[in-house]
Amino acid sequence: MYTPARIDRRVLTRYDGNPVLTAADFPWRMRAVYNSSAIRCEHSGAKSRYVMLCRCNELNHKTLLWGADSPDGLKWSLRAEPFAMPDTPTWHRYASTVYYDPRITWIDGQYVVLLAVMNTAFTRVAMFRSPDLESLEFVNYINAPDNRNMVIFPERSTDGRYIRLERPNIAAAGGKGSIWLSFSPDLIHWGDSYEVLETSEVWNYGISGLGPSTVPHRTDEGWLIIFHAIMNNCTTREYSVGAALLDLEQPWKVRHVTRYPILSPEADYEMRGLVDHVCFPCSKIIEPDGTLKLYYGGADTVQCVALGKLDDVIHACKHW
Ligand code: BMA
Repeated sequence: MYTPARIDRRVLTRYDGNPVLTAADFPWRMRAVYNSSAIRCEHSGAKSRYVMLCRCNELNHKTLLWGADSPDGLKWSLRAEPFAMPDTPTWHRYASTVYYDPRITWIDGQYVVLLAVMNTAFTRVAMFRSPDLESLEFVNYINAPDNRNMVIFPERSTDGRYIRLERPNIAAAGGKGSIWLSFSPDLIHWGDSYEVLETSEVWNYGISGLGPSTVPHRTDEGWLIIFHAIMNNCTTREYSVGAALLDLEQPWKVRHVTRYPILSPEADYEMRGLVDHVCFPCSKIIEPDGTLKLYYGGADTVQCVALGKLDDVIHACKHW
């Protein structure tokens, strides 16, 4: 029997300085900045405490990846120029002019950055490495089309393999689908894949598609994952945010998942924009005091932050 959860409070609160970045903040004219990823710097001698890799759309909707720096993860200063993108035969074998939704993992003493790369209708994911997020070195694509929303865990599995979450697109599901997990010995070659979370398991708010959003975070209760959840209706596709706890030893097994979104489009800057009704996270930062900062795009137009407590998100996974 279905029992409503009688939710009477918010797990995440919109930062009162939202949106933290808009197109008007750039030195050149831009159309939008959204779905960016922020990370607290882990390398020694870091120039800034937090770095954000911003997805921005030029006026013609070609995309750029632009760095921003921050002392607190909330107030951002854009760098003077966007990142230089690769000019190698391997990159040009697939990339055109649209690359988007970066995710950053600190692992093995380096930042590994994944970027979805669109060519006609299909998406591959490009992997970059960087010691400091001042520049990015393109390594290769790490999948055949069509797969996206990849995030690499910040630790290897007990048998020494890298782990990623991903969302292969399934044509029969309208080009959307479930969250999957794969393993790799070297970050390049991936396999031993498992389906983790199906759309039907996320009640109505994720019935039309799911995608992993942020780098998993180890907790005593399991790996905390945050995902975007899509619900199609007559006029829009609503993108909300859910959370789940995966088993620490067998991370393809879901221990708990929120039956209700922890964030849904409600603010004007999420309800109206280039794509209405979208909250699309690509990263979170968990501070030593348990504060969780979720970085998400509002309506495919502006960059936003929501704030909460790690313990409250875990509570929502277990009890909502
Ligand atoms: C997804 C991605 C995101 C975007 C979302 C809503 O498929 O392309 O970058 O925010 O759609 O338009």
